[in-house]
Amino acid sequence: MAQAVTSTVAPVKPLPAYVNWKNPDAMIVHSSSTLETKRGAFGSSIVTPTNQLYIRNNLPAPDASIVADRDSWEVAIEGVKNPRTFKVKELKSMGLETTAMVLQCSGNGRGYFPSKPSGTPWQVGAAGCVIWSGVPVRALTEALGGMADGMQYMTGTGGEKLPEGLDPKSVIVERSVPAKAMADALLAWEMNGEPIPLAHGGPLRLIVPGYSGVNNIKYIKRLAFTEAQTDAAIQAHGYRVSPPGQKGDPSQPSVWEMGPKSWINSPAPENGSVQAGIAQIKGVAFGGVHAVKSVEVSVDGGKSWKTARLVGPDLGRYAWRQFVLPVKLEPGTYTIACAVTNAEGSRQPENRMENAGGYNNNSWRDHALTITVV
Ligand SMILES: Nc1nc2c(c(=O)[nH]1)N[C@H]1C(S)=C(S)[C@@H](COP(=O)(O)O)O[C@H]1N2
Ligand SMILES: [Mo]
Repeated sequence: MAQAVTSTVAPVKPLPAYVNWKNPDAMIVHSSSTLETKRGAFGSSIVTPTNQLYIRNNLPAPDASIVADRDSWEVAIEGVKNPRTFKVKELKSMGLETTAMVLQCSGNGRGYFPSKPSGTPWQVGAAGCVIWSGVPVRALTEALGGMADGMQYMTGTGGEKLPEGLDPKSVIVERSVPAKAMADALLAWEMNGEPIPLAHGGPLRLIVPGYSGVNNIKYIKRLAFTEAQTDAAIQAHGYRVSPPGQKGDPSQPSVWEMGPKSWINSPAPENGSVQAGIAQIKGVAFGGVHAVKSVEVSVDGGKSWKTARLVGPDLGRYAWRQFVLPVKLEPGTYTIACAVTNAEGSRQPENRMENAGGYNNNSWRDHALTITVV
């Protein structure tokens, strides 16, 4: 006999119009500017399909007219011996590189902080492994006579139209990273084999491999080598790793290089209960700015560990690796964890580093999954 069921599940938000081409079944829509990939939706083929990659916008995306004629988008290169402005079409003749890298919001995993920091409570899905093609920043800089003397940072500015009536510095998306990060940085026009969609930063995006999401400036209109970090609020006060209860300020570390991190995507409780027998425990692992050396998996909450097998091609030190460990599971409850060790020998930590903004969570304990095997 049918019974009335009162649902306590929040209604699913529809995809915002500017990303209505995303796969709705793969996404958690937090807000119109924050969408993450569901844990169970990560596949096993390394690259995250564009239609299920997360979205994070600090400002509304620019008008679609900026991708109507991609080749005519302009970017100013400053802080070099011979500064000048290029159209994307010109950049395409200046060099070419393809890099696979983990794009991850610095707040990914914030949802596991018991202190509930303000900001989107991302779980694992504010991350993906993406292939970018573009001109190496190094090649471009050399063509312009090299960096000007005394420059310490590489500063990128987003091409959004700023809301009127506000101090531009309080809203502009402008970020500085140490100048050495230019060694592997790209000005990219292509993502996963297609022109970069507007929502992901087309026509041109700064890619800083190994650095967290916010440093990868979408619709970049200016790339400058600078003596100091920008004083934009998003750099000076935002995205700082500050002690709980303390506001961010320039004396605290910025979210730059990512740490080693891994998580299991399957078997996940959201995929239903797990049948007894052999389970293929699988997930993703990346080393931060270094390659993945090994991944260990535990089914007893970290008491004992076994080395997993890395799956598929190695797309370089900034990409993630898929891993798998077949495990025989009898009926019962298991806490499944994984921990990556990178080529420098740093192992993913057991615990998160508490901080006010909920940044840089790479705790293996926070990312463990408890499953019931029947
Ligand atoms: N111009 C611009 N670049 C930006 C942002 C933005 O709001 N504007 N958001 C940053 C943040 S916080 C993240 S996590 C990533 C998100 O990239 P995605 O939306 O392509 O996944 O872009 C970064 N680059
Ligand atoms: Mo982010």
